[in-house]
Amino acid sequence: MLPLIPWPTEVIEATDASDRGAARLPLPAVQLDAPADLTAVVAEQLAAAGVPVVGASTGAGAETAEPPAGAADAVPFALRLDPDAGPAASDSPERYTLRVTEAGVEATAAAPVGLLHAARTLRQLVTDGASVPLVVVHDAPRYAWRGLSFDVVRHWFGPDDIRAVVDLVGAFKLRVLHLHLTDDQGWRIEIPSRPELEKASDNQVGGGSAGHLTSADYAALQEYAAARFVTIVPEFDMPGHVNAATHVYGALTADGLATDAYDGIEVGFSRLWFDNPATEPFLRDVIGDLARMTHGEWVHVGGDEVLTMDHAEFARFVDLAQRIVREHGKTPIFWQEGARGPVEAGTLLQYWEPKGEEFDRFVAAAESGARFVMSPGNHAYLDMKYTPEHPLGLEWAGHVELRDSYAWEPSAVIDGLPPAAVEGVSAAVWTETLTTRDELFSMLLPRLGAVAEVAWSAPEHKDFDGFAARTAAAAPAWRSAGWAFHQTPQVAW
Ligand code: TNX
Repeated sequence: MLPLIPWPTEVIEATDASDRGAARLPLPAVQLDAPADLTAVVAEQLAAAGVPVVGASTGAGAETAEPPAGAADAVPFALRLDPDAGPAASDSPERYTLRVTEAGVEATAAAPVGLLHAARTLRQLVTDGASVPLVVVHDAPRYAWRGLSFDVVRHWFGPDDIRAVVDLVGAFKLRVLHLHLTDDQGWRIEIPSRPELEKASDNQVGGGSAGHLTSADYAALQEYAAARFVTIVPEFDMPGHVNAATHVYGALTADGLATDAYDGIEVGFSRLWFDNPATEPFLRDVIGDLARMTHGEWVHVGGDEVLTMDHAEFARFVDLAQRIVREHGKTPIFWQEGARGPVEAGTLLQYWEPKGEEFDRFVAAAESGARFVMSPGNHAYLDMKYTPEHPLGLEWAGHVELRDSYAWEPSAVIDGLPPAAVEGVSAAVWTETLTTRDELFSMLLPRLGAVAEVAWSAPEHKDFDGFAARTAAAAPAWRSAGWAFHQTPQVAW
C-alpha cells in the first residue's frame, strides 16, 4: 500500500526479481535537475522527506567547483516539461508522470505545476527518509478548482499561520486558498483607499487583540502561495456580515450611527443599504482595491446569510458587485445565495448549505452559465465537530467524521445540476471556536485529505478503507511537519 493522498489516476508498482515484495530505490541523497524557478520548491519537498539535496544543476552556472559531500551516491532526480506526460486520456494542464526506476527518479509534466505535483507525490512515497518504492505514477486531477476556504476573521490567523496552511493545502495538491477576510467581528486586510478600516482589525470572537494583513503582507503571501501554485482568493463578504465596516463607517447604516464592535458568533444581523449614497462608493473602493491587489483571477464577494433584506434589494447588490468585479478584469464568486441575483455566465457560486428549495434556482443559474464550487456543510465543513463529544467546532450542519468528509459525490450534491457545471470542490474551515494553529490543524487533518481526494481522484477509485489505511501511513509525515491532527477512531493510527 502506497501512502498517497489524493490517490493518483494510475499507479504501476514494480516487484523485485525474487518477488519478495516491493522493490525500492535507495535515496541517500538526490541530485536535482529541475527548471531554475522550481528548484527551491522541489528541494523543499525533498527536505521535508528527509532526503539531502546535493546541489541543483539549474543549467544557469549554479554548479560548484567542488562536488558537495554525498554527491557520489546521489540519485538523479530530473524534472522536465513534456506534453506527453500524464495519463493517456488526460488533457489537464496539471497532468504529470513520476517514474522511479533503479536508475533514478524522473518527473515529466505538461506544465510546471505538474512537476511540483510529481515532487509532492515523491515526498509522500519517501516514508523512511532514505528510499522510495519503484513505481510509475500517471496522474491528473478530476476538478480544476480544488480549494480550502479559511476564515481568518472570527479568530485572527496571521501570515505565518496562513503560510503553514498554504504548505498544507499544497501537500494535498490543492490549488486555491480562499481567505474570508471581512465579517462582523473584524476587517483583516488593508484597503489603501479606506485606511480607516484598520480600526476594525483589532477585534475577534471573544474580544482581545487581533490583526490584519497589510497590503505588503498580502503581496508577500500571494508570492509565497504562487511559488507553490496556490492561488489566493480574497473575500469581501457583503451585503451582510458587514458589522466591521459599519463599526468604522456610520454613514453605511440606516440611522447614520456607527455600530458597536461585535465579538459574538451570531450571523445575519448586519447589512448594507443599497440606496444609501455611501454604499456604492464603499463597494467600488473595497472591491477595486482588492482586485488591484490580487494576482489571481477571482474575487469573492460573499452574499451569504443576509437575513433582513428583501430579494429585490439583494439582487441589486449581486448585480453591482458582479459588475464591479468584472470591470476590474476579475471573475466574481459568491456564496450560493448569489443565485438569487442576476448571475452571469462564468460567475462562480459556492454551494454550502443543503437547501432543497433553492435547487431549481441553482440549476437555472447553471443553465445561464454559472459554475459551482461544492462545499457542502455536511461533508466539507471542517469546522463541524467530528462527533457530538468533540471539544472544538460547531454542529449546525451535523457531525463530520472522516468518512463523511470522504464519502460524497460532488456532481450529485444538487439534484438536476448538469455535472459539467461543477467547477470543483472546496473544504471550508470557520474559526468561531478555533484559536490556535494546532486547534485549526486538528480540524483540517485528517479530513482535508479526504476532501482533496474527492476533488482529485476518479470516483471509481473511491475506497474508504484504503483511504483510512493511507491516512495512517501519512501521519508520521504530518508529525514531522509539526501539523497537529485528530486521531479519529475511524483510522488505525
Ligand atoms: C455559515 S458558510 C457561514 C459562516 C459561519 C459558518 C460556521 C457561510 C457562507 N456562512 O458565517 O462561520 O456557517 O460553520
